[in-house]
Amino acid sequence: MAAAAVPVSTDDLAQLVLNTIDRDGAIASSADLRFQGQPVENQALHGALSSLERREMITYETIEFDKWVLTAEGADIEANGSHEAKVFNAVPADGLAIGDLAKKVGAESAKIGQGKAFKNKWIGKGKNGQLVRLVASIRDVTQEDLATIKKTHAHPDAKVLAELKKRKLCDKEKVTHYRVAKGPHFSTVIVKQATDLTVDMLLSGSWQNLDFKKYNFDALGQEPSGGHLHPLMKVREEFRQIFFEMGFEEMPTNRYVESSFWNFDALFQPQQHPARDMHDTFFLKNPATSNRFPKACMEQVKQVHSTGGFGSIGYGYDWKEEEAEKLLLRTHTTAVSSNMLYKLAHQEGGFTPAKYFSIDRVFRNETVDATHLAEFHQVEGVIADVGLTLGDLIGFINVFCQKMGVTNIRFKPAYNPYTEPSMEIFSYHQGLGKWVEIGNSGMFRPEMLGPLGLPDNVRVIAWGLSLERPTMIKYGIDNIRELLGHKCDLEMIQKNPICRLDKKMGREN
Ligand code: FB9
Repeated sequence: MAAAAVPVSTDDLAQLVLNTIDRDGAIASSADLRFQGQPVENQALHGALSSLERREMITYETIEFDKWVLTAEGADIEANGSHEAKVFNAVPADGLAIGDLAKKVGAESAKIGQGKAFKNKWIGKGKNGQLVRLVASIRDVTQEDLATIKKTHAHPDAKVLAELKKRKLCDKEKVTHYRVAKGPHFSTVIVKQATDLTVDMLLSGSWQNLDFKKYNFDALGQEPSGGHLHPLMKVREEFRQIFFEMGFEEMPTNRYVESSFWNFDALFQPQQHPARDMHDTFFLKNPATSNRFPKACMEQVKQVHSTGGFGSIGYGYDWKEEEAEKLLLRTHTTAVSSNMLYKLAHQEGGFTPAKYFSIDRVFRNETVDATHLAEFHQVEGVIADVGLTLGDLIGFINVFCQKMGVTNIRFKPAYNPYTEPSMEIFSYHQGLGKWVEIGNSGMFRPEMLGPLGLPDNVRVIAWGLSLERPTMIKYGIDNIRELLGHKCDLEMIQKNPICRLDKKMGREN
């Protein structure tokens, strides 16, 4: 094994090359180069040669060839003979009990050598089963072949090389060395090249007799260290593009704190609904309440909850304003939808058809597990227009799912306090080989739309899903803690691929 090359600076290597050429006229093989008696490392040498060549001080060509070298076992056999030769030499003329062989030549040689010596018909079994010689003398061809390879790093017979490689006695190494000659601007003096044209050079005029380093336009620029989008933000952008393509307008979702009124009451969610207690919802301590919601609308909400209206009998309980005033972290972006629908009904000129979407954080005081954190990003689509039907909702969800690469979907009746009918959306996921719940949807109830002031003939359809689930599936992430939170590995953020919802992605499940 060649002595290890000592690390040498590119400049020292360049100077060594120039001095050697100056002394010898050229360098037939860089393998003979020595720096302080040590061979030089090829990678570093290549760097020095290419910078000298760029300055036309030298020319060089790369010579590559295979070099056969002995393995440790091969070197041992080359030195001490092959296993089979050792076995032969251990068998005296009058034979040897098989059991005594390992003691004489060692277990490894006995195991490997016996078979080979038999195959070479050097030894055989005597009448009482002992090992006997079949020939008077042998030629340890294996040792000879290995000696040839050691001396010449080659062997005239490729079959021998293949055979010995198979016996792990020798191996092929790719050797690269360089043949170097003088270039048009050869000199042993390496003039430090100027890299940048500076004001002083211009003012002093010194630039005229400076040797400027040529721009290496093939040099790879430095990887710009810039920001990296979190996969969630990439998937969010994909969803935003789908909604914009379908003519939707984005709702303002930059306020996480909501009043119970818009988050629950305006959605006809009764005040004793389990979702409205501390176990499911994060209520604020300070400020704990706000009553900045429109009184007329509130009166209508109070009435529809307590005694009904808009074709409904209501819930028939004593609706409390103070409950609606409680501030919380919104549990769904549908809270923003109710507020937007109110504004739509009360806008200048009255109601006009609208298509809204929202993608932002919602908070639920849920038990954290591999796919659930106390917050997630809800994706929601809302369409308000005269005479919309359940068929329109199914149609829109089909188009939406196609655009996000989700096909063969089916709907399952479901329940939400604010929609009737409601449907869960499922899709059969080839990769996961199962039906995956994609989200939920429904037609907002008249008990919600009426108090918001929307005309009787206006229907509002909506659907919702998360951002985290599609992101985990597209990026092949099984545990949500790998996607979000302190356990999230920054490498994943820096190296995650672009997102294409409608295309199968590399690591997609
Ligand atoms: O995201 C969900 N699943 C999903 C979505 C996309 C997807 O894409 C793959 C690339 C192909 C894969 C999976 N879900 C909704 C379904 C489940 O994950 C569910 O277990 C968890 N849900 C969250 C709520 O958990 C309590 C996901 C979240 C969700 C559920 C419902 C809504 C929004 C988010 C809604 C709604 C709604 C209904 C009617 C009117 C308006 C809004």
